[in-house]
Amino acid sequence: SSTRQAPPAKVDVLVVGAGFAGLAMLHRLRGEGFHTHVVEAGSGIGGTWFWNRYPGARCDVDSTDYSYSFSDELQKEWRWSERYATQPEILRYIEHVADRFELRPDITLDTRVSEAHWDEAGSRWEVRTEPGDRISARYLIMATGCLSTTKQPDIDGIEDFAGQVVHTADWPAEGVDLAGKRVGIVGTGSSGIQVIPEIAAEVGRLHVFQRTPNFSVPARHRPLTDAERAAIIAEYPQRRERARLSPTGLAAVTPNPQSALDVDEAERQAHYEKWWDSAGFGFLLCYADLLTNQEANDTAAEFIRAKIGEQVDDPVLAEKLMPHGYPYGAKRPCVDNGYYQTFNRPNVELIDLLSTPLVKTTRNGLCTTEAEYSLDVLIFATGFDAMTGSLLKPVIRGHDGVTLREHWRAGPLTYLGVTTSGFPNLFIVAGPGSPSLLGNVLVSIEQHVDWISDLLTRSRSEGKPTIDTAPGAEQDWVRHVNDTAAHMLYTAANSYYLGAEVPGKPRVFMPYAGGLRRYRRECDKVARDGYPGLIRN
Ligand code: NA7
Repeated sequence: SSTRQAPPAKVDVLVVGAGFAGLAMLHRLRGEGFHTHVVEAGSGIGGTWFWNRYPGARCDVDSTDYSYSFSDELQKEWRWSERYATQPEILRYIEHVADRFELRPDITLDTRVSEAHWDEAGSRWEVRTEPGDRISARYLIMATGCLSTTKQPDIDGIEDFAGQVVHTADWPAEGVDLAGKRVGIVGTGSSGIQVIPEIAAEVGRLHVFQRTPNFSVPARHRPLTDAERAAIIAEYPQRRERARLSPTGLAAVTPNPQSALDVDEAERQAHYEKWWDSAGFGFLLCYADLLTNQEANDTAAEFIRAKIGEQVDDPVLAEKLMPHGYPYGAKRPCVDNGYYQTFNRPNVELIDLLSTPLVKTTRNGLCTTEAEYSLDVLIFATGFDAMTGSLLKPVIRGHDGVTLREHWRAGPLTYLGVTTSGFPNLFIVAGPGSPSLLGNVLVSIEQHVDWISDLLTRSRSEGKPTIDTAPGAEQDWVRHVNDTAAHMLYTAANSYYLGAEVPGKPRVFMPYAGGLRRYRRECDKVARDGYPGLIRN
């Protein structure tokens, strides 16, 4: 924009991305005396919560836990209005944090990093941006998000479509006029499942193009009472500690340690009913072995399918909405606010792409093998190039000019999800090989921010500012990440955890599935032992 001020030409740390991760990184490192600057591609701060402005966008984790723990004053003064906050409320919170901690002077908006190369002689990153800035930084920290590079389906003829095309994660700030329109939506993941019930009453007709049916349980949104909020604020320190020491970072849910197979059918049904009525996103934790034992998982999957059947009037339609053939939780589970009931509306139609695949777009709308659907607006809720998309978009060159894309040709290679060998002084927040996508991402983000900051601070005081990763350490970590996923059910579904969301992407299970608690222990041990996997000088 016309008011854009160029970023500084030389800094200690350049952070890419002004979402939850980038802002926390800035606050912490600036406090440690590092000259730190953030560049952000968007025209506002907030990352995910800046871009995903579609109707119905919400967090699936309790707001009281999906928030920063680094400031006791902040967590005491902020009043979350609902159990799961809406996008506008989360964005207001992020804006408040930026103002409260005076972060804005150290952030440059409208600035996308286009390339970065490691200058061997100077031991620095030389970074270029799309507006044309050159920034020299000792450390380059990618806080670019796991789900931030949007993905559009490759449908022939999309440029011929005469109507409006929008992606949920790139929703126009001014909104989209849907009133009375013929609207098509492709994608029934978390975003599709949130937006569909929200717009169904307003649109003229809604055509939902579903490829893989998903498992969704009721979100059970509700306002927080003053008493509830006060109780949470009063016990925040213990609550945060509970989140940090839990496998998922979800402090609001106490996982049931029982196996689903240890109880009889009647008891299991009663237990599922109880959790269905209140657990929201925590439903996956109602038995301990849902992600490790297929037979246990089948009981939950069957329960959810029956619930879909109860919510949808037409049994043939209900059957089409039921997921089959992959375990519950192996794709990111969804929570909803009346999603299945939406299909009882006379103006909503489900198009099952498994039996009638998409063929092309025309001037008028979308064609499947069976029919042409005339549309005014086409919504893509088709997700992201997950975990690696935003890391591989800029050209990043490490030792000997090797690009990150070349180094990760067969899949992402990281040490602790944070560093990658041959790319000294490059750090990733919530990257592949970290547990960030398999729990409350805020807990992962704060852990990464602390771990990276401790490393930089310690390396500075030890006079070893240049930090690379031993190739062996990276190989060991990738093997460990694979091992933790191997005895779980994750690999039994096509998911973005596995790179299945983008044709041609290496099929590798990317997140660390050993849980946040175990991950934190491993990272703490590495720090205690003096960072054996890193080469510092
Ligand atoms: P997701 O969860 O990746 O969902 C994308 C949806 O789009 C999913 O239903 C896909 O079906 C569908 N899709 C993707 N490409 C196509 C094509 N080419 N044709 C038809 N359908 C397609 O993204 P979301 O935005 O919903 O959620 C992302 C995260 O946001 C979520 O995990 C939470 O953390 C919040 P598929 O299953 O691939 O058959």
